[in-house]
Amino acid sequence: MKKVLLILSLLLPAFSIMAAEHEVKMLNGGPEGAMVFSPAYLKINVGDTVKFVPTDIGHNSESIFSPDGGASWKGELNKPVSATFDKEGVYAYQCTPHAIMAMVGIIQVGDASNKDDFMKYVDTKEGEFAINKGRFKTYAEQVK
Ligand SMILES: [Cu+2]
Repeated sequence: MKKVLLILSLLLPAFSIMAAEHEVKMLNGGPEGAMVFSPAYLKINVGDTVKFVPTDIGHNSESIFSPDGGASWKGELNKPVSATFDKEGVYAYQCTPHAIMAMVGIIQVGDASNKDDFMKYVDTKEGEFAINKGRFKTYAEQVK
């Protein structure tokens, strides 16, 4: 019994450190221009949660690219939405009303094991933006 308690006391702090919650703000503007997520590129660990916060009004977060079996989500306008990432790889999301303005973001969970597929997706998606062309690609350069 004493041994079990000792093991538990060693494990519990490790779990609380490992599963972190991160925050991504939805903003009308930032250093990269109008309509942005901040941070637009975020690297987290497997098991972490990301909360998308409607800091400015008129935005949401909707997943648009996930690794096979990875999380997907669709938040409502002006509402916070959270997603937990149990599968490693690169994920992308957009703000539905501002998708055409390249209001997009990237979450890298652990290793970028699906990087090749992701980069192809970025190229395709870049063709859909009316303004802020190249923004998604610039974000994607941070995926290592
Ligand atoms: Cu938006």
